[in-house]
Formats: sequence, C-alpha cells, structure tokens
Amino acid sequence: LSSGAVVSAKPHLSVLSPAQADDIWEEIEQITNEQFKYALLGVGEGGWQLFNEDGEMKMYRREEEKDGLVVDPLKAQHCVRGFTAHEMCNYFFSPDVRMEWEFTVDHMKVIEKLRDDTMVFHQVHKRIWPAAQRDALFWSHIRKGDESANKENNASAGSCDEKLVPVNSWIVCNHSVEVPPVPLGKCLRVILTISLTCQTFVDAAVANLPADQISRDQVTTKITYCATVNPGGWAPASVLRAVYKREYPKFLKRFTQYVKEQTETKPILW
Ligand code: 6CM
Repeated sequence: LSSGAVVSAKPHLSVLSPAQADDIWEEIEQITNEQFKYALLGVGEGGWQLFNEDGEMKMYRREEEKDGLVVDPLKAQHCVRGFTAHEMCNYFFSPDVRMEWEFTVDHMKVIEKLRDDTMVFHQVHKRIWPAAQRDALFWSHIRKGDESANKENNASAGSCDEKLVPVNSWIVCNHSVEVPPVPLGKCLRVILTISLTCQTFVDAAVANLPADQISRDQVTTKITYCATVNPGGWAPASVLRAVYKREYPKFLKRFTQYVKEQTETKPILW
C-alpha cells in the first residue's frame, strides 16, 4: 500500500503517549495491509456462504464462535456506478458526515487525531433488546492502495462488467484499540476489525481519455466490505445472527445510496 491520503507525516498527539502511538502505527501497517489482501482474495475459497443478494450486492458469512460468542466473519461485495473508490472511502472515514448515514450509532467522539488520515473513535451503539448496549473504541485509517494491486486485480472486477479498466483503489480500516482508556459505563465493548476496500474502474472506451473528460456514468466502483465483530459479552446467538442479517445489507445499501446522492453534482475526486 502506498500512503496516498497522507497529508501530514507528524502525529498530533493529545491523549496517547508517543510509545502508544508507535504501537498503533505498527499495528495500522500490519492490519491495513492484511485487510487489503484479504478483501481482494474474493469469496471463491474459505467456505463463504451467501446469505443475502440484492442486484449487484452480495453478502457472505462464515459461522464462527469464540468462547461461546458469535463472531461470524462477513464479506460483502457490491458494484456501483457513479462514484470513485476515493469518494466512497472518504465518506466512510470522515467523522463530519458519519451521523448522516450511520444509524446504528447513538453518539460518537474523535478521541485522538493522529494524522489527517488516522483517528481513534469512540462510538456508543444503539441498544438492541434484550442484550446490553455496546460501545466500540477503534483506530480508523484511510489510504490509497498500491498501484500494482490495480493491475493484478484486473480480473477481480468479478461480477462487474468485463469491459472495465482498473484505475485505483482505496481502503479504510477500523480496528479495536485499548488505549487511550475510555470508561465502559453501562456498555459492553465490541472488538472489531472492519475494512472497506474499493476499486475504481472506468469503461474501456474512455480509459485513455484525460480524467477531466470522463463522466460519472463511465465510472464504476467495486466495493468489498469485511467485518469481524466480537460482541464482547453475552448476546443470544440467534438474535445476533438475525440482527446482522438484517442490518448489514441495510447499511451497505443505504451507505452506497448516500454516497451516490452526495457526489452526483460534485466534480469527480479520483
Ligand atoms: O462499518 C460500519 N460502521 C463504521 C462506522 O460506524 C464502523 C462501525 C463499527 C461498529 C460495528 C459494531 C456493530 C455491532 C454492534 C452490535 C452488537 C451486539 C448487539 C446484540 C444483539 C442481540 O466500522 C457499519 C456497521 C454496520 C453494522 C450493522
């Protein structure tokens, strides 16, 4: 991965110590790279079961439990015309717009801004009866994917139209942290690794044109959303699986629609 989104190389620390920040940077490198590769592996191998399909959107899961808790990994794929990978990832990362599309969150706070491309978030999620309310503390990092991945993954346009040419890729990776300490209150804390990996393609007929001559209807983004969430304490397995089955498709449909609406009248951000 290259650091396309890096604006300032120096962290601005307020609540994390320099040593804690160093540990987080190391983890960011490792987990973000892993998630990028994992997303691009697709769903051909690894026992993925399709549990929801709606047009181009397909959602897969593997049933897994840890210490008696459901931790089913989820992988979702979608192909949408009209916006780029960079645009999709910016909306997913930005705290300024999160509450406009994220309906599972009650309130949210940026606990630390390490850099313009990296923040630590604390979120309190809406309570789902009969389980206890959950919160999450995680770093979130956005970056541009390695250029070589675009060529290698030409074939992975998958269900997208075949006459597409890869342009670039972006990822946002969210991963739980334990520092800085944020009190639990009445919540149980979920432990998560969530990534949104997006690949921009353009129609082959316009692939050689300068970017400013390409219109939104000639741009397609392939989206891969991966989530592994440990509920962090008791939650009835059947209710949890039913909630995930309902909420993940709702989230991805609503979020892609939101990005479409937000971008349609704006110049393209490649
Ligand atoms: O990825 C999504 N949103 C991001 C920005 O908010 C971020 C989210 C992280 C938290 C995801 C945890 C949700 C699960 C909490 C429920 C736990 C158990 C309830 C017990 C029920 C019996 O990455 C979109 C997240 C969409 C979630 C459906």
